[in-house]
Amino acid sequence: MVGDQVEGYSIYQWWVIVYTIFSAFCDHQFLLTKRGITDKLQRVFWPFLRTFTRSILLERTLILIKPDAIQRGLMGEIASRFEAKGLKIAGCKMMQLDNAILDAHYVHLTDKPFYPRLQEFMSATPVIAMCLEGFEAVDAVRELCGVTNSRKAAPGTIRGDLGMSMQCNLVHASDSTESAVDEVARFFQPNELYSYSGALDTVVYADDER
Ligand code: IDP
Ligand code: MG
Repeated sequence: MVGDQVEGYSIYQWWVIVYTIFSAFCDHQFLLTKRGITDKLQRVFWPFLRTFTRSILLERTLILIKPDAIQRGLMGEIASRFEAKGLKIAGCKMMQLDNAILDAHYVHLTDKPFYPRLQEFMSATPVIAMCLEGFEAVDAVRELCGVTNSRKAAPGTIRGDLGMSMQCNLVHASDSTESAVDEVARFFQPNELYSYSGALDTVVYADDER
């Protein structure tokens, strides 16, 4: 039989493959019945898997509370919506934006006819820059802000509840995990960002989500 071909493999090769998988499965079952090994799996492997998963899902995202919100006295209202959602504030500061940082931040819009007006609007007063942290925070924060045109934004969102304008839409939020990494680094120095355990972490997330 050795040498018979089944789809490129000989019978002998198929047997080695099946035997290897089967014996690995048996070893696995055997190991799990040994208390010492089980404990080790629980103490070492599970926390490792958990930390690994946590590091993938825990995200930081950039928020700018724009000049229209500052002028309208909505800074507290907007910040409190993020806090109430359960997002953690990893960084927060007031800053005056100039054309250099705006050109980098809005690089996808610099050739648009409305860009000079956007530049003027975004530098009319200082803004509040915030770095928010949470599991899958980038998408959660975008949803909370609503679509770009405030008139079309869903009720319950920040833009939907508080705005009527396309340009003056109160808040900026990073639109992807990649741009969040770039934007947080653009607006914050590493020593301006803080990691701390929140007193409410255990009730904001379930055990298996943290
Ligand atoms: P986003 O803020 O929802 O991500 P973007 O398309 O990235 O939307 O645009 C950045 C900002 O530029 C918007 O938040 C808004 O302030 C402004 N903007 C976008 N499109 C227009 C427009 O057609 N007219 C005026 N301002 C605009
Ligand atoms: Mg955008």
